[in-house]
Amino acid sequence: MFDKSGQLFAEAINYMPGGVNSPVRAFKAVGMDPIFIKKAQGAKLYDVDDNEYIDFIGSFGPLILGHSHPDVINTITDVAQDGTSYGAPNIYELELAKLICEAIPSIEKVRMVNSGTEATMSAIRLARAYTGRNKIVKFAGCYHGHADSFLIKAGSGLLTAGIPASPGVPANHAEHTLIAEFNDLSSVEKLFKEQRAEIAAVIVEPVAANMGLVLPELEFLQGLRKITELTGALLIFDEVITGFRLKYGGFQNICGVSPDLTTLGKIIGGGLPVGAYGGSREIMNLIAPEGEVYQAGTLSGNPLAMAAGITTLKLLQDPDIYDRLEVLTYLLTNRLKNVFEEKDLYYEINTLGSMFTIFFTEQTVTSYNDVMTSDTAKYAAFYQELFKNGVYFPPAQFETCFVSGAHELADIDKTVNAVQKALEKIL
Ligand code: HOZ
Repeated sequence: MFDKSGQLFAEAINYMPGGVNSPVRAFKAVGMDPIFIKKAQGAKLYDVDDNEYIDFIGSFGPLILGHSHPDVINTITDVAQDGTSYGAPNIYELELAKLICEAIPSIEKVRMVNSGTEATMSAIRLARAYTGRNKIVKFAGCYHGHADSFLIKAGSGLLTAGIPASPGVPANHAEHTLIAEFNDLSSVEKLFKEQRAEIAAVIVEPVAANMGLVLPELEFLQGLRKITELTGALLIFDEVITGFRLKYGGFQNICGVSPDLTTLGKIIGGGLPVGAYGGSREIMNLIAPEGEVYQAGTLSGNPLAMAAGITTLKLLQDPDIYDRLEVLTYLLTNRLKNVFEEKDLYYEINTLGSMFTIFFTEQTVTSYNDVMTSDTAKYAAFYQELFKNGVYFPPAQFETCFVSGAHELADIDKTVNAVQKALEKIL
């Protein structure tokens, strides 16, 4: 049933580390080998062995409209006829920049890059330059891409693999990264009490989505705003995942807390490689060529990613889309809760908008420590059975599931049935 994927993987490990180009897709945490995807359409993935899956990853977030949305594909195909990269300004980057600035009031100017990692890495460089300070505060379990400063107590693949700090990051670099606890203001206050004059920025996923989904307490985000304002540090919201995911704009439009800098990625590129960071004119004007904070990129603002992003954002301007996503996700997670209750199994489902995570734990999950109580062996067993029943969740406990505009009620039904069968097998 996985013959071709198996053969390809056996070959791939000779040519690529772990046979993959990003660790979270290696399936190690769930005790499996990765499958090779041949095609994706709507809410479905098809592998090279012609197995079909209902996809709840959506490429780890970008594909809010589902795979191969016809408008996005037409845009990419049309724009490609005129070239794929110019190394010069184009109309699409201007249009996407305007859409982003209009949608997120805290962003007056934006710089396009090629990934979320580039966005966060550049944002902290900018924060350091603006404040003249070196240290940053990040939260255990939050993931901001793989730049050196962020690879300490990070979420996503590092949390999954149990890597507390990546080798290769010089100690005198890592010492500038201070770790606080998500949803725990006192842990932030403590760091500021001790090192206030040295802290350039606090960076946070306003909704933590890289240790599984962990919702923020509003007072926590408000508190971060207050502390940074009082101390002259910048507040950076990493909205690479939440940007345009929960409503048109950022999570900041929902929670009413306005950061100094915002990082974006995923959805704004419509499924093509992209990232962006933005903030007030005053801060962004420090970026070269206006200022001296250097950051550049050959493919930054390339017409394909920009145009795919524009088409995606324009489709998302229809508010019904977010309502539908929310209803579908509610129906799914609510029915899943019933299934888990019936099985008398300890679990916790965190959900917000079109995002959700199932944790195998007895307690509510509002912090990194709660996340760590989750039974990852049980998740792996559950995952394997779910997968056999054609449902594709993230192959790791510490990721988030995404519902897309292409999911239908029939997909929800099939998923609930698959979960039911999976639980029967593992109990
Ligand atoms: N932010 C994604 C993981 N949560 C990135 C996916 C990857 O690392 O491949």
